[in-house]
Amino acid sequence: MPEPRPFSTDDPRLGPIAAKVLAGERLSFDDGLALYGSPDVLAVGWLANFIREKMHGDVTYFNVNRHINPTNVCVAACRLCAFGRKKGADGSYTMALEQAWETAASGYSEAVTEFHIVGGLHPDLTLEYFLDLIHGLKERFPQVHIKAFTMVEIAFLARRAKLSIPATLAKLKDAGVDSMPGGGAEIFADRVRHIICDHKIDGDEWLETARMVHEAGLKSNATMLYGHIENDEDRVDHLLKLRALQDDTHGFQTFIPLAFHPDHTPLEHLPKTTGLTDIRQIAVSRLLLDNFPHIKAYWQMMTAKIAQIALRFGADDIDGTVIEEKIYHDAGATTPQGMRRQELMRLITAAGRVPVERDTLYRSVTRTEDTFTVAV
Ligand code: V47
Repeated sequence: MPEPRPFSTDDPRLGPIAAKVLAGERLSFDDGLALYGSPDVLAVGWLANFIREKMHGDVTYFNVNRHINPTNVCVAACRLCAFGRKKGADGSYTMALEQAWETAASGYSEAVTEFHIVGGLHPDLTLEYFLDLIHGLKERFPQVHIKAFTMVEIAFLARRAKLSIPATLAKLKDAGVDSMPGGGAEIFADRVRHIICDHKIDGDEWLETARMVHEAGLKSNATMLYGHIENDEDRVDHLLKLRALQDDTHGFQTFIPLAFHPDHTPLEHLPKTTGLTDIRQIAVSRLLLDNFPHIKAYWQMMTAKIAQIALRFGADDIDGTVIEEKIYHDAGATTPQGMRRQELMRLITAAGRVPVERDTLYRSVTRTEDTFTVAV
């Protein structure tokens, strides 16, 4: 392997941070603030790329997945959201079980390895509905990994069913849930959370639910919603809380920073994030979350073009085919609804990286015609 190019910057605050990164030392809260505040984004990116290549070389992961959103009916009225609707309101929908199973089967012919299932907090759907949904999916698609329900949905389902969270997780696991996605984390700081998503569990509850998920032997992801009314302190606080939990559980696989999309939300007046903000967020995440194996540049949210650049700023995963995306498109995203496997591979290769198809647990997938095998 060629020697890495030497690090250089004209930002004096980055020198000591670079020394720590090169020595494999953990970065502090103040280091996080300096990374957000530095005018030298390329130097921040260089450091993140150094870590990314140390961990993964050129390998860049993607998967063949399908999103399913069984309902957009939601008792919460989060200001960040354009997806949720009140029961009976125009545009609200709830899938009958048969409809959800048909949705799972529709779309591209490429055999999917993952169903990504999230939805609104429905006032009437019982835990039984979701157990039947998952059970039916496993019966029909036994080879597909089911990544379902955010910490917010799990806490809501448990409360409605009058069960503890561990008891709810045991039932979901029994029905066929294999892991959990990272949504609903937003920003942990109370001051911000009260404004953007007052009706959700608070940050500590999100983290405690994630801890219980990991203790139940399930892996999960984690997210952070940025680019609204939070400040740099809130972002660093969020990342370091995730890092502390990961030290305890090692249950997180991937961190996905999510740029706020304001269209059709009550926060529509806020400006959209810029490409540079998105790229810096990927880099700072890679540098602060030293115990997270993967950082994902979610192409649906960032656009394929920015996601491709992110692969040189710390990201080692670009997410998957998706097929049908609702949450970001309701909030004004202009990216395509889905992308074919070949196109994902082309984007990764054009960024000078090596595409590796993975399953949800990051085992490599080998394909022959319409079937696949997973390396164990
Ligand atoms: O929880 C909602 C966010 C999340 C908006 O785990 C918004 O692999 C921006 O969590 N603008 C859902 N963001 C998406 C999500 C996710 C996506 C891809 C992969 C994985 C994974 C997880 O989207 C929500 C919320 O944080 N969100 N509305 C909006 N207007």
